[in-house]
Amino acid sequence: MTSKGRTERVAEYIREEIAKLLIDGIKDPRLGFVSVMGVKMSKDLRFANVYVSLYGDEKQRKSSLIALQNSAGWVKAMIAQNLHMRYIPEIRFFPDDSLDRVYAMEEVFSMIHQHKTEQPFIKLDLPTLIDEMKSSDRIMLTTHERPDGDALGSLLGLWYWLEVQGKNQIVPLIERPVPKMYSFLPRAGKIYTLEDENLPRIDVDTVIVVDVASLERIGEVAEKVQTKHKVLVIDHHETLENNGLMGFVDPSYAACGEIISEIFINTNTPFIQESAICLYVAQATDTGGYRFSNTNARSHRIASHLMETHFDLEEINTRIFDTITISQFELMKRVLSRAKLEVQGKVSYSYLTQKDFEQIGASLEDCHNLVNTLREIDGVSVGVLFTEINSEKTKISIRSRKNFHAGDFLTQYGGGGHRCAAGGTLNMPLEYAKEVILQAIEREINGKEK
Ligand SMILES: [Mn+2]
Repeated sequence: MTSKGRTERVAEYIREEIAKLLIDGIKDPRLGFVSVMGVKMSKDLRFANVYVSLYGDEKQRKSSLIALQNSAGWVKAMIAQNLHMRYIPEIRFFPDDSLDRVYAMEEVFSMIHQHKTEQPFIKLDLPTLIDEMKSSDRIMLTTHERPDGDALGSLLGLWYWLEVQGKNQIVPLIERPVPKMYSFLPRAGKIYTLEDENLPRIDVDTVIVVDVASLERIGEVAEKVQTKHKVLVIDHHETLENNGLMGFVDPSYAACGEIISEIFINTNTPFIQESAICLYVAQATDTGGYRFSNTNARSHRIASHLMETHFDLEEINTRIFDTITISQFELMKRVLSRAKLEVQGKVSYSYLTQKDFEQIGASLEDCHNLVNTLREIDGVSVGVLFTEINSEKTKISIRSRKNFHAGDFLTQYGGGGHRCAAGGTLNMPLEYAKEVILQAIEREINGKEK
């Protein structure tokens, strides 16, 4: 067999696969009617140039082409999976009438590749997400850095679900070890960290990211994510970036764990105590024990499913709500002794310095929920905790009442989150951060009242 013959065969396989994917695969609403005319491999075999006929008026054709270009990475992953080929060329779509402009287009494509960060997020519905996960075999599961109860509970809960679907090549991986307060979660000790020497060397095909819709926030784990991987995100945060990722994101869910629970329910996968505990902790921590405004009737319906497994509710609640470490207690004393009220008593804030952490022997994870107390004061609608990370960086955590959108407010400073709970890291020294943020909050509150 000549190499030319093989190249042509690969091109033909790719053409057939893409034609199939166009019929029922690509879930991009911008994709109009298109048909694949032919596939040509580039000379160095690094690219498969796919020529498509686009129908409709110019606007429709343009939007179809953009949709195709954006789906190229996913199409490549699907082809790799369906054809079991070890090396799959980069897929590039060209309008059929532009054969002569291919070389000028090369530049355009390299630019598109560089600007992947400006590509829209592709939203999947829940059944499609479930299908996508079912069609994966070797899966890396991860979540955001400094994971909270929802992040870890969702990750572990999904792990149980995937196992019931027959997936046994799963690598749960996070940047740093599980925080002590969540080490009681079933299987928490089996989550790998980047430093782990026995991190399995599985050639994963899919990366699933829970409780965050961006690879920027999974820390150094992002270095493990390759372009050949299919990346699926499951999240409930409102801030959605144009980052070319795809997945299920719905801010009407109070916790990512609620989405994972719905995946169990929609696929008739029974909860066992272990998965129920993980998902309960996810839900209970993000809803503040079903008290925050994000809690709704569905939250309670989901909780009722989890509670059918009769896990020890009191024990779990004691661990997540009524236990603080000595370090947390020492930090709490300092936070409260420095707390101040501003803006006619509507804003309360406090701070922690690097020195506090050194003296107490505490770590950033011990700051968990310290900010909540600042919002508890009568009349306060915004509680802010500033935490000095180093002489140039300050972490900020905000808890607010309904009338102040903490997530939106922090977006302008590179942070984000929910309406009533948000955070971020500012590239500012502590003193400067306090000044800038408190003034901005005051402006925001006074602006609304005018
Ligand atoms: Mn969450």
